[in-house]
Amino acid sequence: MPITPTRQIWMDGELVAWDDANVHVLTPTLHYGWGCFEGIRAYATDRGPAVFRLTEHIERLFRSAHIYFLEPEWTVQQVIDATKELVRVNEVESCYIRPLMYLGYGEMGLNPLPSKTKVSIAVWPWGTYLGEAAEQHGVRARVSSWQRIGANTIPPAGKGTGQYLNSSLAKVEALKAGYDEAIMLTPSGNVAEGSGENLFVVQGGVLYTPPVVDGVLAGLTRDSVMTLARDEGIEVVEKSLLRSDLYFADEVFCTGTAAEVVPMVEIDDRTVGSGVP
Ligand code: PPE
Repeated sequence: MPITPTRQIWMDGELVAWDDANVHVLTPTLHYGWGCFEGIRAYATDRGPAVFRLTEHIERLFRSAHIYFLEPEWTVQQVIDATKELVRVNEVESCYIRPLMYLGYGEMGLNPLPSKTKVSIAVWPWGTYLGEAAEQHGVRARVSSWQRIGANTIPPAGKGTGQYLNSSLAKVEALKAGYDEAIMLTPSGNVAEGSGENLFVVQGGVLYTPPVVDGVLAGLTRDSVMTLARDEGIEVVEKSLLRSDLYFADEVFCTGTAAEVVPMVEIDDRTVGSGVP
């Protein structure tokens, strides 16, 4: 999806003009994918833009950093404050927010430990991730031939930059085959998640979603959906799901910051429920 530039990007404490927010081509993260990031949204409210679950997103960023021995010079609170400041100075009503931790220039090789951890934050207006019609009419998905990374391959609990090679391979395969999104299975064959979304199945009025031990990201949208559903008196069960559970579902939908909540109306060329969200 195209990026709409805004004015400034936060880079390690400095507000840098959008076009000057560059890194050197020998920045090791470009070569090896050793870094981590977050995806957050701010929504327009009567009192200006409000960032959705900002603290939890930045805490997850620092948990990802912990997996990869990334040691930023900034605290969780400083990154939270910087994010709010950035939304303010860019004068956006609503936006997507992309904090990133990466390795600084100066070292090369597979040992990331000598490199300094750099932090950037960018914000830009970002529309619907799975297409204009997705939220209303739903999307068509296909189970990927690419397995979701296993817990001892690259930990799916973090948002490491390099792990998205796995997601992107699945996404590209789905798009090239004429589908909108990929569904990834675990190495043992359970349903994991979409390329950048968690999955939910509705069956007999109960909401099911794969547990975190099945290698899914503990999505914050997933958590919000589970909380809202329980508040509405809907039973929510975290349990392992089989591919065929997707075929037998009354409804399937995916959740994520970028995607928000999107129905899946067709999976592996089989209509889901009535086929209407
Ligand atoms: N699983 C994966 C693999 C994932 O990347 C995301 C977010 C989720 C689940 C949902 O998590 P949450 O956003 O906390 O509800 N994916 C982010 C990156 C997408 C991208 O294209 O980049 C996002 O939605 O911002």
